Amino acid sequence: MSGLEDQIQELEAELERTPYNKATSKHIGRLKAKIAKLKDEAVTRAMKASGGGEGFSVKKSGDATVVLVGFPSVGKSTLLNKLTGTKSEVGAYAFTTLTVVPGSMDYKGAKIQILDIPGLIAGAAMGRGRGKEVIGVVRSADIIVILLDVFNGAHAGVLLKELYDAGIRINKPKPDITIKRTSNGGVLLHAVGTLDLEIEEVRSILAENKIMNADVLVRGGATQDDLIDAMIGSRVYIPAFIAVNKVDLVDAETQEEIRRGIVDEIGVEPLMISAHSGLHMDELKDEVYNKLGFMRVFLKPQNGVADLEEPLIIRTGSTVADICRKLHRDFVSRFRYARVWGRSVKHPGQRVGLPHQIIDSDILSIITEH
Ligand SMILES: Nc1nc2c(ncn2[C@@H]2O[C@H](COP(=O)(O)OP(=O)(O)OP(=O)(O)O)[C@@H](O)[C@H]2O)c(=O)[nH]1
Ligand SMILES: [Mg+2]
Repeated sequence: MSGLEDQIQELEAELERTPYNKATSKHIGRLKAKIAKLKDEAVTRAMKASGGGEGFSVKKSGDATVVLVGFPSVGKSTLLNKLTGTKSEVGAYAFTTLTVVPGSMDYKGAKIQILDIPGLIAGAAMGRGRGKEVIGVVRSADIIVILLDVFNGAHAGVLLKELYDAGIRINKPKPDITIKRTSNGGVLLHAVGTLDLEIEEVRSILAENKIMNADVLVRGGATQDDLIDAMIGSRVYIPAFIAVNKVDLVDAETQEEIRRGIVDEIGVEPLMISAHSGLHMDELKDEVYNKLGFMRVFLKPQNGVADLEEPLIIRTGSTVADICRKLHRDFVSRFRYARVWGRSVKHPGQRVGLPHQIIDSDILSIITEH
C-alpha cells in the first residue's frame, strides 16, 4: 500500500517540476497516465482490503439524492438537521457521525433525499478513515454539497483533490471519447471538431495501459486528463457546489476575505451559510434544486381534463417510463401507450411509448390495461 503511495508521490513531484510545453507534452501525458493507473490500483486495492461486507447500505429514495461532503466537524449533521428536521448527532469533536444518516427535504414539489456522512479525511480515496465506504456513498450521489468550515476555507483544494483521486469529476460533462481496441495498425486518432491533443501524446498515454492498437474517436475536444479518464474508466460525473458554514462566527469583512480566497484558489463562488442561524438556507435549497434540474408535467386522466393546478415535479430529461414508475409501481407493467400535448411532440395528443422524453410543461395522459 505505502509502496504505491510513495510511487504516486514521486511521480506527482516530478509532474510538478516539469513545465508544460510542446517538447514536454508527451512526457507529461505519460506521467499523468502513470499516476492515474497507480491511483486506480491503490483505490481498487483499498476497496478490496476491508473485504466489502460492512459497506454503508443506504436506500436511495425521493426524486434525487444529495450528499454532504466535508472534513470532520464542519457542520454536516447540523446542516442535515436544519434542512430536514432529522436528528443526526451533532458534536463539538471530530468523527461524531460514524455512519450514513438520511433525511428528506420537500422543496418546490420535489422530494430530495439528503445524506449526512462521516467526515472525510485526507487519504480517504486510498481507504484512510472509513474512506472506502464514504467515497462509495459520494459516488452514488446525484449532487454533492461540499461543506467547508469558515476557519478552514483553505481546505477546499484538499477536499477536491480527494474527490478527484476517487474518480469523481465535478461540474463537468463526461467527455465524448471512445477508445476501440484493434488488432493492428497502431493508434489512430479521429476528431470531430478541433482537438488540442497531438497523436504522439495520445500514443504515449495509451501505451501506459499497454494499448498499442486502437481507434480513438474524440468529439468536441478533450484534454490529456480526459483521455486518461476515458482509458481508465470508472469515473463518475456529478454536479457540485461549495458552501462555507459557520459564517455566524466571523464578521462581514472576514467573510469577504474567505470568500475571495476560495474564488482565487479554485475559481468557484461559494455560498456563505450558517447551519446554526439558518443564514442562506433558501439559497442553498435553490442551488440544489436548480443544479439537479427539475421540470413540471401536467397529468390528464384518460377521458378527463388535465390538472393544470398541480403539476407533477420530475427530473429534467425524464421519460414516460420514469413518470410511470413515480406514479405507481404497476404502471410500467400495465402500460399500453401515452398521449402527449406540448413541446416534446410534433402533434397535439401524439401517441408515444415508454422511452419518450418529456419536456417542461407537457401534458401527459397514460393509458394502461386494467
Ligand atoms: N457557530 C456555528 N457552529 C456550528 C454551525 N454548524 C455546526 N456548528 C458546530 O460545529 C460542531 C460540529 O458540528 P457537526 O454538525 O457535528 O459537524 P459534522 O460535520 O457532522 O462532524 P462529523 O460528524 O464529526 O464529521 C458542533 O459543535 C456544532 O454545533 C454553524 O453554522 N455555526
Ligand atoms: Mg456529523
